[in-house]
Amino acid sequence: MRPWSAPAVPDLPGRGGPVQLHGTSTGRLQVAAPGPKARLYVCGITPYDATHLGHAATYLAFDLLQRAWRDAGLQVRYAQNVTDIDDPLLERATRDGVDWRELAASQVELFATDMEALRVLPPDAWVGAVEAIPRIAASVRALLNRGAAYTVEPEPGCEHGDVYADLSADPGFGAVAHLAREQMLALSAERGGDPQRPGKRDPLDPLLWRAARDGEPHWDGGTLGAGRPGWHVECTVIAADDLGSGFDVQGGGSDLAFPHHEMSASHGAVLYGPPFARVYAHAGMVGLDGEKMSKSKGNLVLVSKLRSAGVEPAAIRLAVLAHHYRSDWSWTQAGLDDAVARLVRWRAAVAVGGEDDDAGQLAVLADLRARLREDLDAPGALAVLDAWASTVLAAPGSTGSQGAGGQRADLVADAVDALLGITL
Ligand code: 5CA
Ligand code: ZN
Repeated sequence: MRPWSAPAVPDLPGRGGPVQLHGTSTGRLQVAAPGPKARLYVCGITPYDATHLGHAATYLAFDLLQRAWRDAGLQVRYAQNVTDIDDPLLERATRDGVDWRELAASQVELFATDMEALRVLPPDAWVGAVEAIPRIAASVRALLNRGAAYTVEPEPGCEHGDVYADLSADPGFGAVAHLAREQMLALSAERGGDPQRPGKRDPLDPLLWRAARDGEPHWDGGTLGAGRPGWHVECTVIAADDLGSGFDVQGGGSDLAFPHHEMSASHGAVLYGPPFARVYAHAGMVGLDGEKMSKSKGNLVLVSKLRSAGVEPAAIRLAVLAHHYRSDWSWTQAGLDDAVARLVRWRAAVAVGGEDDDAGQLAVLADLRARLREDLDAPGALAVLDAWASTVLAAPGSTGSQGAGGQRADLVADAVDALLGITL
């Protein structure tokens, strides 16, 4: 797929330091990429009900990572999928009486427009599940050949059975989320798994290939028969094909740690050897009125709706960045109002806050870098800028609309643009 256009990223003087991220699998800060290359995979959308603020927050979190990496001089390669064939997409298309392909295409388009408006750096490879099907089918066949997968009895009327991964083939299984088996079983049932399915060797074994059913879209799987891919193996294959196994960071929302990232990592470990990714990083869940914002609950605030109501994308971005990416939080109008006010204040300070010697601005840049490289502390970065803006605006004469002798603080503006993606 063709990704959205990249925003310009200003060059900054000097370099940021290595970025550390909290790793879900290790429970501690890890160097996100030792360099000189940094390879990132972030799980993309399932294209319906895009783009809600939860999606936006997750992609903004990893956008901060990419910006901090670039600022540290790393060469970033970023891949993202689009789950453009899966049960939830088909269910929604059926519910709404639309063709699933049209639903997916329109939502992918809307998502790209929203990401571009939010100045999110696009992935280098943006790959749909459908376009990757031949490669996914080949990997499923490879898992079968290694004895790491098995076929269950075909359903009545089906020529082929569904294919499942045999988790017992992976001695490292469970190392991403470190959950107890009971928790795994509960989350598997809740998040797209089928622990009750008869014929499986282990209730947790995840689907790799679903044999064609009447009325369902299907593709040629060679010896697998006609069918469509399971969800986890989709991301294993798309990530490994573009980045190579053992890439730096596998990202997504915390709802993906289990089963999705656990299973993708397991397939990757069996196919290519562990580890699938060096660091697993997860963004917190964004809610509305105390509940997780999700397509299935329908409690959504959409980026496109806010935009068409006249909200500046920079304000949406700033409202999200006021929360640490790992925390769970709720979207509120008050949070958006704060972001709008903050933008006004920062812009006023930038208009007058430049000095003849740049020491003050360089100090702001150093502080921003220090905050962001430590687990992407955006709220800390915002506090640095708030303090700077307060000092600038409290200086004698600074309230005049002409800038009262100050000059535009171009370096701070560039730093906010390059590191936070916000133009002042
Ligand atoms: N296509 C799969 C990943 S391969 C998927 O989870 N799609 S999604 O459309 O449901 O979610 C897209 C991304 O947004 C995922 O990284 C998911 O973890 C994240 N996400 C979904 N809901 C929220 C939320 N309420 N808060 C934060 N992130 C969320
Ligand atoms: Zn994924």
